[in-house]
Amino acid sequence: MSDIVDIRERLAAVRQDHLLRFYDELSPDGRRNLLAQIESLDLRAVPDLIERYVRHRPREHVPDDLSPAPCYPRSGRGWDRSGAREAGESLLRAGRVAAFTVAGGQGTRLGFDGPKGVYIGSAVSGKPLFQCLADWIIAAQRRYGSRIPWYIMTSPLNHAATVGFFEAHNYCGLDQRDVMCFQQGVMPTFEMGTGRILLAAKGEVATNPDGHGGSLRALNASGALEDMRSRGVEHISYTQIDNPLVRVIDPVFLGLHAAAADSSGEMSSKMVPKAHAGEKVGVFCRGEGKTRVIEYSDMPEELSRETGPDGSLRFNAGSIAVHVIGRRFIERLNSAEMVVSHTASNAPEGSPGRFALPYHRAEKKTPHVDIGSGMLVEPTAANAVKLETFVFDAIPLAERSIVLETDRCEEFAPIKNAEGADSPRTCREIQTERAARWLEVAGVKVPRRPDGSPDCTLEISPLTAMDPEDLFTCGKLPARVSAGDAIAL
Ligand code: UD2
Repeated sequence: MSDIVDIRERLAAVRQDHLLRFYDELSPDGRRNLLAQIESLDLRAVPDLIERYVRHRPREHVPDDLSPAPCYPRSGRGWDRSGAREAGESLLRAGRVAAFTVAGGQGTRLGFDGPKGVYIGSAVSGKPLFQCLADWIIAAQRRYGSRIPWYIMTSPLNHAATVGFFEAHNYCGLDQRDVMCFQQGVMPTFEMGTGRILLAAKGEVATNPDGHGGSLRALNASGALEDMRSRGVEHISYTQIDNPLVRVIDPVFLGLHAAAADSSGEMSSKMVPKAHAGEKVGVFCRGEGKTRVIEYSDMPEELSRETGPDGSLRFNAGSIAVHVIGRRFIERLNSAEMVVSHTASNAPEGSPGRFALPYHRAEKKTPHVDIGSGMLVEPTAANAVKLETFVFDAIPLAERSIVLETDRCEEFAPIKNAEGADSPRTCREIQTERAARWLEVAGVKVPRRPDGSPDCTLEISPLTAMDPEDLFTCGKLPARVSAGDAIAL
């Protein structure tokens, strides 16, 4: 480790030497920890970040020639669904697929203090979100007779609690050797007016997780990519932790990603038609010759509202944050060649693994130690700038990227807010509707209210059925469902 004089000089060179303001008051351990934390920061990048993202509110780059991205329609018209399924199934049988879940965020909007994966996700049986996703992996392993390793990205905010959960819950029924939790990186948190990095405590720099875009670097840095390589994994099924209905493993999507002529097998995505113009999901577009996602907050409002001749939204392809990513693509992003050719936008040349995902700025209330008084300040308004990268900003770095349309009710019921849209209640309703449709396909009558919604609560585990057809042979079909029933299959 460099000595205090050296670190002080380097901090002074980037006008951040206030981080050592309370150094002399710290215990030997406290001093060591603070210096180690400062050394882990990419100090050379700091002045540029402050200039571009903290002192100014940069306008997000939105190409001028934006048009809706072409999508593979859910109907299957114009493409070979069964061919895609076969291609995906053979990858699965050969053990070429890993599952990957980003779970580094906090459940702040949900008002839940802990890893979101521990929050109840299933509609009736009360399974945590981690278990809901694990059940898909277990079901797919059984169906395809292969091992599907599961990589879970945490952040310093929830890593220990996440690992503790898996240890206490027998790895959700998976082989411990197939579950790997690793931490994403962090960014320093900046004071809004001054660009000074905040101190969370006298001996601790304030930091924030570097966004799910950080996963592309963390997969490499953590050794997860190396582990995949040694297992022969070629494609990574990427999902978020907040969606218990997600098809963690989807052979059709995997096959399309790997084998479609217009896919380079690097990064593919799923979309659902947007529920309404203002829905808070990114939108798949084409611009500057590339497929890309424009986040809802950056999409020009007039484009969000634009409709076609039939009245439907023109920019209709909402991102549900489900991707398949080629392992080699992530290796390429982390390679020296990519680092050099893409550093210009946001990192000094030579910083390891900093390919050019743009930073996005969020203004947050961040408690911190006042440099003058040494007192802890609890701000009442946003006082800090957090910088994050988004994984979907890697899509334009792929040579050719495809988008597959899917049915919202089949695979998108995120839990984000305590109430209202994307809440535990809406999630339960969507799970129930999907299960009701599947049961009706299997010939079971489901009571419905006058508005058509099921008058019951239902849940179908992937261990019982991964597709509606599986219900015929599951041996668990109820003879009937009555109003008010709560049934978990
Ligand atoms: C995300 C997408 C949005 C849409 C929606 C679908 C972004 C910016 N927007 O919105 O376009 O697709 O999902 O549900 O992603 N996470 C980490 N580390 C971080 C930050 C987040 O692992 O540093 C994880 C988090 O645990 C969660 C996922 O990323 O699993 C999504 O994060 P979010 O809740 O901040 O994204 P949201 O809901 O704004």
